[in-house]
Amino acid sequence: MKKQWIVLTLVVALTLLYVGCKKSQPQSENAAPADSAKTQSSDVIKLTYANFPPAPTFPCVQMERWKTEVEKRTNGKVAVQTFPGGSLLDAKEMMDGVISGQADIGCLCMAYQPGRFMVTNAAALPLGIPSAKVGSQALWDLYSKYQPKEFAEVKVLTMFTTAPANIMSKKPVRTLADIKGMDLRASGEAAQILKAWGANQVGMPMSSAPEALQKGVVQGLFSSVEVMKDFKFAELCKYITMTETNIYPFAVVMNQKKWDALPEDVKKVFEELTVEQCLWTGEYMDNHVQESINWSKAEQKVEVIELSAEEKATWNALLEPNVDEWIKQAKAAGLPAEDIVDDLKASIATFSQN
Ligand code: DTR
Repeated sequence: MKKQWIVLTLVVALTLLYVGCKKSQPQSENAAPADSAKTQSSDVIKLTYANFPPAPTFPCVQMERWKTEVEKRTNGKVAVQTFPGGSLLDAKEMMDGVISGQADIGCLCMAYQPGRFMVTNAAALPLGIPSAKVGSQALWDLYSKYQPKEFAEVKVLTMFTTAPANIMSKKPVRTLADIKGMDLRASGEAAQILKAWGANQVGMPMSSAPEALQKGVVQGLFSSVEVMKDFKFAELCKYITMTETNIYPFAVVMNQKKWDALPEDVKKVFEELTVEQCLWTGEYMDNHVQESINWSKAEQKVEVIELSAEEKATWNALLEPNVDEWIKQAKAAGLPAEDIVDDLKASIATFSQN
């Protein structure tokens, strides 16, 4: 009888011990074979990635490409959930939203907060950047060299630019007289350029442009022309005036704490992608601009207006004070303004040769 009690007590004690151990284990270490799929999914590092424009536009196309590459190169260790169209953070909330952790990663257009991103917005000056690929590389070099303090609270995952901006309008713009007083949408340095040409610039993020065009608040916009196809602006704007003036700089930033918490092998994958993503996006943008122009001409009967060399020289001359004005403001903000502009010019010359 005594022996039976001892055996029973032992069985009960062992059962309790087993149940207790199982409960106290963290979920990810719950390694019962039947649970293995669940185990793996709870090990996955999940990251949210916010973007402001709609899914078919280039900032979101590059976001999806980055997600695919990260998930592939980390063998599924990282899963990225993307939020296009301002569904997690809007254009102007992007930087602060990532700093505060509302999103782990965010894509922002620096022209929407010109005073905040003074150094990198120098890339938006009319310095003759000929393509998104050249612009993206010059921007990355600028960021790497000056490490602006406005990015001190985040990890920068990549930067890139648009292709040069052109005028897309409902009425033809062939001379400076045509643009005078015309309500055109732009942001940041591009808005200053429109002002110099005598247009009435209306500032707003790209995500607000479709409604403004529809409602007639603006008669056109000044931006890279892939938007003629991606936003179907060609249905309303039947003219493109090729000025090829300046680019818009973008950054992809990550919450610093989230970055710090990543394992080293994942950090390595993200670092590898920094310059690669910058180049990929530049190339994608340049090709897509060409596709958009072809589509606009063929499908939407858009006229592409080329300015004569003489006319172009007059337009360009009006922009010379813009660089001086930026230098003045940047100096007042304590920045080595002339060095920044000289460095940019040198990078543009170097990358334009490749
Ligand atoms: N050109 C800037 C940025 C820009 C160019 N294409 C897109 C597409 C989607 C969002 C932003 C942009 C602008 O005009 O806002």
